[in-house]
Amino acid sequence: MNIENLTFQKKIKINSNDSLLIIDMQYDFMPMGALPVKEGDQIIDDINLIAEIFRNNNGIVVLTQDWHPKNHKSFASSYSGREPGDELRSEGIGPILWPDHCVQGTQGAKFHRKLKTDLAKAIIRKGYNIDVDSYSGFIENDKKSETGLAGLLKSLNIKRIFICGLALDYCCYFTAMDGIDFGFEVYFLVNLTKGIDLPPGSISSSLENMKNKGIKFVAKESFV
Ligand code: VGL
Ligand code: ZN
Repeated sequence: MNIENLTFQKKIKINSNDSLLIIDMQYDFMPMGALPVKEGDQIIDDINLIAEIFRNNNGIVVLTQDWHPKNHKSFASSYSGREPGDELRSEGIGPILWPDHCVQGTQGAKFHRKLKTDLAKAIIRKGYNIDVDSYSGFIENDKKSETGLAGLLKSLNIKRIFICGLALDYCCYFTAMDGIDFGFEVYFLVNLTKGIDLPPGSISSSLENMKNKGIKFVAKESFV
């Protein structure tokens, strides 16, 4: 499944039941960062433009922030003889190990300075439990503890969520899939996200799984 094969929703008008979730736009996911996502910095200006549309139409903008303690179990450095990219599947971790990234309080964990964070109503931090990763903005990878995002959105009467940011095949993907399970109508802003594609093919399978789950795709031009 390629981005070119997707069909996009048209004429989306934002209202107060809509939320824009901007996922993990932090220095460590930018091209010079610890866990670089190719062209990750090229989507910032467009994300800011869409965030302005949400705010001008009473939509709710929420940021997520990957926020790991040092020695997090998703880091290859937490195991002897393991390298970033090595496979590890255990409860709440994997499918691969990562370089150290987004360590709490470090420069790499900060939002890119060009991101207009002032447009956001809330910031949800995730991944701070040392033993469990949290790709999804909603719930940790062991599917046990919620981040509070679903409760926040429900209390604000949000019906539709729109997802953009980094990385397409990890945190954006899992947030979108869980969004359906939490009862939201989910829209994926495909050209406002960039993927890691590790293991190779994960971008394609993420797009396929999202389509099959009923997630809708939108382009930045879809908004009226
Ligand atoms: C992410 C891998 C590890 C992401 C976060 O933001 O997509 N990916 N931590
Ligand atoms: Zn992480």
